[in-house]
Parts: sequence; C-alpha cells; structure tokens
Amino acid sequence: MSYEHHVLNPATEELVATVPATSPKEVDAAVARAVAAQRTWSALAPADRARTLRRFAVQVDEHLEELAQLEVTEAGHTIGNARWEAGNARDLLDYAAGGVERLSGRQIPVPGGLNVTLLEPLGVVGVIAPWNFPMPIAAWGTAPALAAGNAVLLKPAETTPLTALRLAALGLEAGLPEGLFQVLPGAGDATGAALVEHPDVAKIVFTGSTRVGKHIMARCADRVKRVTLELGGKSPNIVFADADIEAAAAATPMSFLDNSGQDCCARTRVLVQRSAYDRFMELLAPAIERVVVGDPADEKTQMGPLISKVQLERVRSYVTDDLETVRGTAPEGPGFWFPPTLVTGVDPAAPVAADEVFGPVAVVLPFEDEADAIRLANATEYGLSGSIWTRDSGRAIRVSQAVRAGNLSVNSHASVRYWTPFGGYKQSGLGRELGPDALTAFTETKNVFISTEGSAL
Ligand code: TXE
Repeated sequence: MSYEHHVLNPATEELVATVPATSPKEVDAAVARAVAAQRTWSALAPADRARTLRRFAVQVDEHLEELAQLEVTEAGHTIGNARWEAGNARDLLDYAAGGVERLSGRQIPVPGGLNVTLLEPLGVVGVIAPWNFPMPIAAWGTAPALAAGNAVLLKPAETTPLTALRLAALGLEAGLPEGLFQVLPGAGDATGAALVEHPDVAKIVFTGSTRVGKHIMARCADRVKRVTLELGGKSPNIVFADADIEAAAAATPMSFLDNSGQDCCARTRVLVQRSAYDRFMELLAPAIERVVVGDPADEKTQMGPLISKVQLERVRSYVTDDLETVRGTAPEGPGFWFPPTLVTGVDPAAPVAADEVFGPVAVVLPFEDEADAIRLANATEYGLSGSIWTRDSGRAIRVSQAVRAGNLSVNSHASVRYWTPFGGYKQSGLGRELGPDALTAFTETKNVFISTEGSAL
C-alpha cells in the first residue's frame, strides 16, 4: 500500500505539495544504501569529510532565501524566523565540519603498555524530527552525526517534509556520497517505527512529544539501541520584584509567542513576585494586545498561524470560556489562527498551567518569595528551559542552581545556540544536542591496551 502526505500552507490551508510516504520495505532499502555509503564516508580522510560538510554549508547559504520561503509556506513561520532557521542549519554544518579533525580519543597512562581510546562512528543514525522547527532540528541531528562519520536517515514530520527534502538535495550537490544522507517522509507509526525497529540503525535521535519519546525509548531498549530524546517543556519565566520590570515585561510576549508558542522552550509559566504583580501586568497586558499576528511572509508580522487544524483544536481545548484571559487579535481564517493569550487567576495544577499546550498561551502565577518561586518553577514533570529576571546577582546564581532544567537564562530568554549544549532534565529529554560534545554523542568509545611486555597479561 502506498500513502501520500498533503502538505498545506497553514496560513491559507492551500495545498502546497503532495509527498509520497516511504514504505517499511523502502526503509529497508534506504538502510542498506546508508550502510554502504557510511563505509565509504568513514574511510575518507577527516579533512575530506570536513571539506564536503563545509561545501554543504555553502550550498545552504546560497539557497538560504529559498529555504526560508519554503519554511514560511509549509510551516507558517514568520519570514524573519525562517531566515534564522536556515542560517542555524548552515552554521551548524560549519561548526560540525570544524569538529571533524578535532574529534579524537585519549591516551591514558597504564603500566605495562600503551592505552588509547578510539572514538568510532556508530554507523547509521535515524533522526526523527518534528514540525515546529523543521530545518534546525533536522540539522541538529544530521550535521554532527555526519561529521562523526555516520550516515543519516531523516524522517521529517508529516506536515513539514519539504525543507528536509531540499536540504538532502543540497547535500548531494555538495558532494556527500549517494545514500549517506537520505530523507524518508512518512507517518510516524509506519516510516518512523520502521527506522526505530531496524537492526542496522544504531541510534535514534528523536524530537517530539513526551508520549512518543517514551514509546521510542521502550522500543529501543529491546536492542539497547542508542537514543537521544528532546521532548516537551513547560518552562518558567520567573520575575522577581527587584528585576527591571519594564525590561522583563517587554521581553515576555515573544518568550511564549515566538513560533506561535510551538516551541519546546516557550516560557509558558510566567511566575511573578506578588509585590510586583500589578505593575508587571499593567505593562504586559497592552503588549500582548499589540502583537502583530498575520501573514507570515510579511516582514512586520510577529506571529503566524499554528501548524494544523489538529494543533488548533488542541490549543482551543485548553483555553476554555471560564478562564480569565488577556487576548490579542488573530485573523478569522482560512488558516489555523489563535490569538496571543494570557491566562490569569488559575491554579498551578490546572491543565492549562501544567500541560504543554504548544500554542500562543501562557499562564501568569504569583509567588511570595525566592523559595516559593523555586518550588513553583520545579513543580512540573518537565525541565527544559527557564528564565530568571532579577538585579541581584546572588539570587540569579542561587535560583539558577535550584531550578531543575537544562537551559536557563538570566535577564534573557535565549535558549538555543549551536555552540552550547541543549537538552532537558526530567521528562523533557535524555542526552544533549549541540555544543562542544555534539559529535561525541554519535560515537562509541573503544579502549585499546597494547602490551609492551610481550605476551604478558
Ligand atoms: O508530535 P509527535 P505531534 C509536543 C507538543 C505537541 C505534541 C504533539 O506538545 O502538541 O507534542 O505533536 C514521529 N515511531 N511536541 O503529534 O507525534 C512523527 O511522525 C516513530 C513537542 O506532532 O511526537 C514526527 O516526525 N516516530 C516537540 C515526530 O515523531 C513517530 C515538537 C514528532 O511527532 C511515532 C513537536 C512512532 N510511533 C511536538 N509517532 C518538541 N520537543 O519541540 C510519531 N512519530
């Protein structure tokens, strides 16, 4: 049986493309090609691999605007964000290329011989990507895996296969061996599952929902297959009364509205010290109402649509009529639109305050003191990101140490840089991507002892 995916423009609901799905049999053939290509690739001199990846980065750079426009069309991202995303994929390819010749083991002194560690590629890596940042997340798995000498099979999300397919074509033009980096569009529970189950796929890098992440981890356990998981979040934005309240309020809207809130790092729990609450809300409410929502291709737009009808229904189900809200505006439709929304006066355990909504919705919760702020920040199964707004450096350090999350920022909402590690505590994930150890995550360490004493033990 063969399937097709209809790719819709989320801002208009118009059909953009129809993409055939990869059957499990085709996944088998793709893995066989990848195994062969990986042998050739890993046998190349590191300088040659690095040069090819740099050429790949140049290809992405030369097609940056085309890739960004494709992202706007298939994912509804604002053009400014889409350009950043294509640039992030390019920069990561360059960064990973720079690591190829620096990837090395260690010599460890032991008596009676020479002991060295070798870092060997894993083989074939499966990258299963979501739709919220199709290009960057595809690149986060792919670039360091290729740099470390692996082949990559990338399964993009059903709704956003187009930029991934274009990236693979650019990789081929840059000189990657045929079969080394293949994109396999298809459904998660068919094409994705076939990758997860395949005995010749050594590692799965998954970004997506916590529910599917747990399922994949359990399936990988059967073969002790390596796995990196980057899952959901419900990140706190902690605003202390001693902060620059104007700056904190000005930065808050886009900390949860960027990418229409479909961001695992979105600061969707705004925790505000009670003594500053009224002042903060006076500044924040009009800022939410002013956010420009509309055509993502327009340079002035700050927020576009949600990805799909399914996502729109999910977001609607959380924002029930009984909630106290401050709302911005959004187009009526066609397109999957939801207005910027702040929810106030809600219990921290209510679904809208506890679950990852994955839309332009944040709750504002008051707290009394530092201990209360830390307690609330940590009262979640997630632990991906968070922000701390304060002018007290001692407090900034204490709270950074106490909040259990992988990516914190003080007086800022930045979470992602390709040269710093990224990943989650608790149910937000397992392992880290990006940063100086990105390539090592795609290697096995082999320890070799060479005796200098003949046949001695
Ligand atoms: O994710 P899925 P969905 C969260 C967010 C969102 C929710 C649902 O809360 O509302 O998840 O989104 C593939 N074996 N995040 O349903 O299903 C699937 O085809 C192998 C957070 O889109 O997890 C897609 O490529 N693969 C997040 C990818 O997994 C499977 C980003 C993600 O889809 C599979 C996205 C299976 N059995 C959603 N089932 C983040 N961390 O940023 C699905 N897939």
